[in-house]
Amino acid sequence: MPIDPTQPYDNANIFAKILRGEIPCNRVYEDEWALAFEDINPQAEIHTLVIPKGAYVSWDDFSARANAEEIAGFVRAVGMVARDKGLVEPGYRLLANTGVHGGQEVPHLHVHLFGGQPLGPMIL
Ligand code: IU
Repeated sequence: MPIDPTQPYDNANIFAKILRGEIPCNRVYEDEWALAFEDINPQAEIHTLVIPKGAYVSWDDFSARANAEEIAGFVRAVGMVARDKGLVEPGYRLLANTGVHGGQEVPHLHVHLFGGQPLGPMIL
């Protein structure tokens, strides 16, 4: 079920539990601002999720409320993960499903990083 984008942040969501270490994940990167781990249901050869450490429901919430340091830290972390995975050449795709029409399922902002294969044209 897509999330209700107007709901307040839910501390019991699965990614909040992963951030608190209550649920394991296949971690690939972590710093002060972000955590990256492998998606449990990969849709490409490489499918990694990057999430901010702060409590943000969605891209909309993050872009509206996060301070400049948090935004810079998170954006840098996403780029770092892609570089660490050797994806800069031949390239990769980032996706942040947002709200109901975006099909967002987990109510903690996550950026999908896809790569490791030709991804083809963007499809809905
Ligand atoms: P979405 O953008 O909210 O639709 O994507 C949620 C993603 O989180 C989806 O690709 C799931 O496979 C992934 N995921 C996960 O990696 N670990 C989990 O415990 C759960 C979902 I629940």
